[in-house]
Amino acid sequence: MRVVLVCLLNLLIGSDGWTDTKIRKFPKQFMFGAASAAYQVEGAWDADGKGESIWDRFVHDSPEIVVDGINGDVASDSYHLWRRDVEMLRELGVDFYRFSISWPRVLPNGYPTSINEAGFAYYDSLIEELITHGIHPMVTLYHFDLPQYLQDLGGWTNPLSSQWFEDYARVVFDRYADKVKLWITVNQPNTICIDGYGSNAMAPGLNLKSKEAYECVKNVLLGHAKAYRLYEKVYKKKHDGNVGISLALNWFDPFDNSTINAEAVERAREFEIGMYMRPIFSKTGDFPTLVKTTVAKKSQEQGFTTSKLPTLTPEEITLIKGSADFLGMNHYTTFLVKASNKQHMTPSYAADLHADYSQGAQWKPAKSPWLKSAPYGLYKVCIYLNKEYDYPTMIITEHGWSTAAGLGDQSRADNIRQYLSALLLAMEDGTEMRGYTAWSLMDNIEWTAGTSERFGLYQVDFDSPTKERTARLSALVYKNIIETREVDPQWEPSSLNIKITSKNVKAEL
Ligand code: GBH
Repeated sequence: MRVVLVCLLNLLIGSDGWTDTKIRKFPKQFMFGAASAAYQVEGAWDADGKGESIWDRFVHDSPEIVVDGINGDVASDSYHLWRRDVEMLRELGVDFYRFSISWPRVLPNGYPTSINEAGFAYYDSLIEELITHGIHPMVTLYHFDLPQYLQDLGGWTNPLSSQWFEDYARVVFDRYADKVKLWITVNQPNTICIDGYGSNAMAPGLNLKSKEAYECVKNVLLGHAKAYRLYEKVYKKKHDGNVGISLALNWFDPFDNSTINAEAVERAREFEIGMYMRPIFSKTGDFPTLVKTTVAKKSQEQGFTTSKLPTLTPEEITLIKGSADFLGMNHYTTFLVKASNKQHMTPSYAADLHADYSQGAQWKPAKSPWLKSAPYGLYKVCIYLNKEYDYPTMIITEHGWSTAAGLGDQSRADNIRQYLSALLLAMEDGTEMRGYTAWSLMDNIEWTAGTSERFGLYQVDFDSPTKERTARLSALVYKNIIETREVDPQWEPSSLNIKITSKNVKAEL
């Protein structure tokens, strides 16, 4: 029965796994990891001199925005439970742990003139513990939690913000360049800017209807590039690390074969992918032509005297172009794109993009309303990036699935297996993928969804004072994939007991 189900499933997802019995293995050097982000797991929001972040302010000012009322004040309490976190990583047998540093925890007002040693001590301990156990730290410098002090100065819309970020990056590189060899500058500029400044989905939740979201994009890209160039100039030779950026790279397919929707999907790809990819990863650099012309035209119609999309000077284009040793791909799902039939009365990113998204009716839904399973989309986005950007070197820095609470997360186990199978096919077809990161190591604060959408390989009991962590089925399935370096859709653990096993394959960077 189970075999029949698996076959059916393969048919449904359009994979050729049914008749194709070839066993595909992840190459020896392929790295497996798990991820988290500071605000989502650390808690201790004002402990030991930490400064306030925009997420602290956002959820404290408007508690009603968090659907279940559970915010990041305590979260998974990783600020105190980091030993257990590393133990979980050892149980999984991962090669690396991706976590982020909270900027206001180490520089309370954002500036390097006041360093919070107690905040740094937490990351010292975590990094030390990881290295002791042969797990590479992969550090994200910015995962959505700007110091509120800098937000009060305009945050990422302030032209000085790219310099603030470079100054912060310098402090962190100075402290950890000898220990950390994998760096992500910023996570998902589109979420930072479009969701944070152009809507109220994410902090600072400004919902501004003018140029701010685009100005933010420019400044975040410049901040990223300045941090990259700084590492390249000062640290690279001695420490030989790699610096990348994580972009939200979901896939966009046309809703049907109509010309109008072919145009709409082109817009979606250039606004959602090209806006960040072209400046860094194309030969010419700069924002995509389609985005430049579309926003310029809309801006004029809306009464702006200049385009809402700022220009990049030739110097800025050169600075940003090529500013990554690898591309971090955050891939969750696929959207089907139609030309919008909405009348947008106020200027907005959505009005410029002018496209409506839906998802396949037959795709399996996760707990998050935006998330449905379409593994073929991972294959397609890889092939698309290879073609458009000449086979970039990539690491999947996030992929994940949400469920309700509970340990028997068969849907997450299946989702990981199906997406990894799609990835193996993409690699067979030339994709330069060097690693995969499961989002997330453990349940955490899913931003405004609170704890109502669980992404963890490990469940966190948020009601228990000790925030007890327990392995889910998916943790054992992922461990088995890491151990065998292949995907067996039928493998099942004999129990949910998970134990540390010594690794025989050690990732080399
Ligand atoms: C990533 O974002 C983040 O990097 C990570 O922190 C997060 O926990 C993870 O994915 C899971 O979401 O309410 O319909 O407006 C993925 C992109 C951006 C998807 C915000 C959800 C809000 C959707 N996310 N978005 S909606």
